[in-house]
Amino acid sequence: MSNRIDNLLHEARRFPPTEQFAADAIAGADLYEAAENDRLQFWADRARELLHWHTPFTRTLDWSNPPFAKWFDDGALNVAYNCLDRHVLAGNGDRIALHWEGEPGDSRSYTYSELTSEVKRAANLLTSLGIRQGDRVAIYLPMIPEAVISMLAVARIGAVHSVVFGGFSAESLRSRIDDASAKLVITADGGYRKGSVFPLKQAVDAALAADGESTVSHVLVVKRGGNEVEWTEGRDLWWHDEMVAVDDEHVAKAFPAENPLFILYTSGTTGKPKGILHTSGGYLTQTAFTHRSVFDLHAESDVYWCTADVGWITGHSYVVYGPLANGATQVLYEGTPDSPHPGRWWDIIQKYGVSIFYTAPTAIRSFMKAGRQIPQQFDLSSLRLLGSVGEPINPEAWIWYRDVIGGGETPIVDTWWQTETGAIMVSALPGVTTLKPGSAQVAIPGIQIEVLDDEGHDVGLDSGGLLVVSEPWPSMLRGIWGDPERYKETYWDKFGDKYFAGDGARRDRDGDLWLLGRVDDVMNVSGHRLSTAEIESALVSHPMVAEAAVVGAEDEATGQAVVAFVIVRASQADVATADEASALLRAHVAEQIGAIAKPRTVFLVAELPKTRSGKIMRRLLRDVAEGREVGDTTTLADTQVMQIITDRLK
Ligand code: 6R9
Repeated sequence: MSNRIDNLLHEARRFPPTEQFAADAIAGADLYEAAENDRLQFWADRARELLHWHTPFTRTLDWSNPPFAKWFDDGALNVAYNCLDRHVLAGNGDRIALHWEGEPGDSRSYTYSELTSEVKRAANLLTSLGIRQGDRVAIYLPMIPEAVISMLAVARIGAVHSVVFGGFSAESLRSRIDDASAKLVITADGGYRKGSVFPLKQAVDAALAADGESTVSHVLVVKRGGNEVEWTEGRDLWWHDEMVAVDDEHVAKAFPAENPLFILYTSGTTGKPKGILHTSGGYLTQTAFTHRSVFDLHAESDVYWCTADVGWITGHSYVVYGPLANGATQVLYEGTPDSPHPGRWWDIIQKYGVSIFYTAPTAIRSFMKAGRQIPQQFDLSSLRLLGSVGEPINPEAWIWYRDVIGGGETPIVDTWWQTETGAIMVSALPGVTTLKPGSAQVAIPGIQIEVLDDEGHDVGLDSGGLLVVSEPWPSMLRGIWGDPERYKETYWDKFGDKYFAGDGARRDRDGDLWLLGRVDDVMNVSGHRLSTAEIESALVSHPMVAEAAVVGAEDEATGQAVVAFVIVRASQADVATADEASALLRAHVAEQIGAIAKPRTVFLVAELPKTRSGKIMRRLLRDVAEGREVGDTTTLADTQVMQIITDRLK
């Protein structure tokens, strides 16, 4: 591997915590020590410290039947009680839980007392509709308070939610309803997106009208969009009519720590999405712990905002469960970052005095593309910590994020984790770690990460391998809904009882982790392993480039060849012709990484194909690069994009 040249590892900028930040920080270096001394004791201590247990547990981990783990399994708790009632009982009922901002500009705030009453009502409502412990409820809502209320109400009665992102089609919704045999769907007439109302109820109707009997007996409909809806008598119920008819007193019963909390579908290597199953006590322990220590949450004074939709795992763990378990005050925003104006997010930060902000690199890069003059019109001085999640953040975006959004001062935590891991696994601790732009850095206390080769040997420092979690962790997935075999095969067969994450990674000489993207995104060019992330990072480091996606295209001579798709910054668009620009960028990559990484082709494009969660769909770009008919585009956020790209390249 000596001839492997890594642009990312040449990143030399370092940002130690300021003395003040370190002194005030929630999490200190002692956590690593405690976890190293006794990992299980460390997690047991966190579970007791951060949660209320109706029945205290005595067993921390049961790993007698790997890979099926049980955490804290003789204990009992109520997840919603932990997120609501206990804060009210502790005297914090008047603290704001949610500052909700609708896209058209309407807003509503809920104190912990108010949110608790709403959830109690909703719990009574679900019970009156026949929902019992273990029953599945599908939630298909926009980013409105009722989404949070519904999730917590389901949790409160020991039932299981399956949140389906509002951007998914009727077909995807139906397959998720069927897979989990959901009894109830909670939806809205519609929600706001980019200035207009998108229908949701209509998709539910279409999903339930599809062939074959559905398991759904009722559809609860929140009025949000005000759009016309069709009504099926006996099945459909208005949320606002039903909520006033039920009591707002409800006593939270305790459920076993391993009671299922939710199923969340995520795409795998096959066409069929996997229903990732999470349970209660371990999940809530790790989401609460990481939310508090990684984001340095001071619940009395911070205003926290995570921009993720509750339809994704980030929305589950860092909009709903982590922050509310910690009694945080947070912002919830319904719409898109650029509605009705391109500075909307920064406007919201200014309005609520947001101090902790958590978003994705893809969003940061699109703001970079639009230019710093937009965020600079707003007062962002309340921000004191920034977070990143979802994909590797390239050093240039990291620096831009810190300089332009963070006023050149805020720490940035780059958090690596997955739907399957339930909570953050790799991240800096902001009061402890010296930050390195582009590196996710170190396993959080209590988590064991290894980087292995195909045979399961540790690759050591300074070379690439596969990211593996070698010990079970509290918020780990407990399985794939209805498919234990697939659970074993996908994650555990490769390395015995170590969890295979599907990501490539390497440790640098200091032992810090650099994520190299999914292993299926790693290219092999002339026998050299190259990461798409690595080359993208080199491209984006050129002032001309706003965003870049790289794929490995089949090549007779070299096995695979590097093909890059690049969006040029608006301010640079006229500086060079397309041929000049692509020659320049090829040379730039060669200069940054080495000739081996030089793209065979650089296509200048207007857009990149992204999923609704913002991940670049390299599969489609590979189709273009290899001159094939473009494959299935149904999961794209904007299905026109591929047409635009192929038209432009003709
Ligand atoms: C939380 C979330 C998981 C995949 C994961 C990896 C990529 C997430 C990352 C990151 C590099 C980070 N990923 N965070 N890669 N650095 N900080 O995104 O879950 O939607 O299941 O995606 O996302 O490839 O395997 P999910």
